[in-house]
Amino acid sequence: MSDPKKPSSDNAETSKLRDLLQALAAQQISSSSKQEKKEIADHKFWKTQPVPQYDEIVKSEGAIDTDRSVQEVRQNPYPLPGSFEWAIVNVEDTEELKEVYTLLSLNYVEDDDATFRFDYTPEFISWALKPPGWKKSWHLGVRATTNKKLVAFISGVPADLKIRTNVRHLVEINFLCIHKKLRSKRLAPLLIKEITRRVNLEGIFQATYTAGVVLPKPIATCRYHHRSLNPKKLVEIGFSALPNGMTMDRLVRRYKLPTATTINGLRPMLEQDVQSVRALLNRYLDQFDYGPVFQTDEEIRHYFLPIKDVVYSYVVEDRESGAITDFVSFYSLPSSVLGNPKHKTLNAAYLYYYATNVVRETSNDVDASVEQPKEYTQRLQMLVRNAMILAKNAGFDVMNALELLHNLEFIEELKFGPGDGYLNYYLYNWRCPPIENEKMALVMF
Ligand code: MYA
Repeated sequence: MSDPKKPSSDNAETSKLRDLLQALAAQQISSSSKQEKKEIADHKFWKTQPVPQYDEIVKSEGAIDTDRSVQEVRQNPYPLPGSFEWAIVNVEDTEELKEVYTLLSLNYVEDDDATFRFDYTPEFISWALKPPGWKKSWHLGVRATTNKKLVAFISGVPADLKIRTNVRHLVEINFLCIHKKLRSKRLAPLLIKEITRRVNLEGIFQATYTAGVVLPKPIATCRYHHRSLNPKKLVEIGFSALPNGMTMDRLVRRYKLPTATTINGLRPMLEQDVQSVRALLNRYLDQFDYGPVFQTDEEIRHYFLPIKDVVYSYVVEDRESGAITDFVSFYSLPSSVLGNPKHKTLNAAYLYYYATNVVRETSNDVDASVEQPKEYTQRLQMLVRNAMILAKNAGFDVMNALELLHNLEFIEELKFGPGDGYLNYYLYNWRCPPIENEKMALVMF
């Protein structure tokens, strides 16, 4: 781990380029209709937090508030309004897990038109909240004092994140949710402050999180892309529109996939693959500036050994040498379809991590006049195409992928279409110049 206080060295040219990229990124965000941004003065809470402000050109990397120490962390929870109390939610208890599920299934993230709402299953929530090193005190709920109903939630899980040249042990914050009836009462800042206190008590002072909303200040903004697997249903639920002049039959033909996979040696990941997958994935992800580092086999086991309806992982085994040459995974995140008489659920597969031992050619390695796709591009296209076949066979209606990792190598070719959702990536108490999408490799749920 490198010294977080030491700014990273940079030459003049890269830093000029960085300033330009930051200015461009700021422009892109503010010009996007879906990405509405408040003025900083209006961020009554966020302007008090150790995060870069919108107009700050971030040039160096490191902690923003360097004075924090465990000894100085406030010992008592922040006070809540009289009728509410803090509660650790025991997600190992089926009933309490179901309470989180119910809160999220009725009140969590919706699209802009309130047509779809994420419907994380209890099995998924349990998986996402209990990776190696998880802490009960970071599964934080708010209950109504009178009837003990769970009305709000926020969670943190530990992770090791490579941020350019630093690897930070930090938390990933997720599942912030407040019951619809308690919105706009400034409860969210309290939840954030209380989880921060609980994380600080464990000696951790940085966090990463993602959100659809624009807050000070994203380090990256990634667009969602969608690949229809069941186009008829997607049209019926209003997820996609039938393009002008296109018949349903033609649309179905356009997205048709074979039922059999096409890569020799492709099979579901097994326990025996854990070590090889860890080595392959860490080596592959190291080419990015912002992504996880899997420090133990235990983490790989947790995040990738297949769990039906939760996470699906596949390896390519070289039949001769037995070596694992490639890896691809996706997770299952259904959405409730709101107010549709025919369909209740949209079954979405989200492309998760992948890796290959084929090396990406730099532009110097290839003859620009040769129009053939490069070996690396072909490999990714083949891997993800096979993931799509497997997802389709498993009953998924759509595969979603963010514009990060090297997803642009296959997004068009495999007929993913750009969506109108964007995901912003943030760091808490860590200054970091913006990162280009193709250098981003963190996939959060
Ligand atoms: S992202 C998913 C967020 N959840 C949803 O979108 C579900 C549906 N919505 C809700 O449940 C509520 O609308 C929420 C806000 C709870 C989102 N991240 O209480 P309020 C700021 C951060 O009156 P409400 C995820 O889970 C807002 O700008 N801040 O508002 C990652 C304003 O502050 P300011 C947000 O609508 C979460 C203040 O809250 C978000 O009733 C990462 C208003 O509070 C948001 N998504 O509730 C959290 N939305 O005045 C940060 C609004 O300054 C973690 N706000 O603009 C930071 C790291 C902590 C750990 C650090 C450890 C070292």
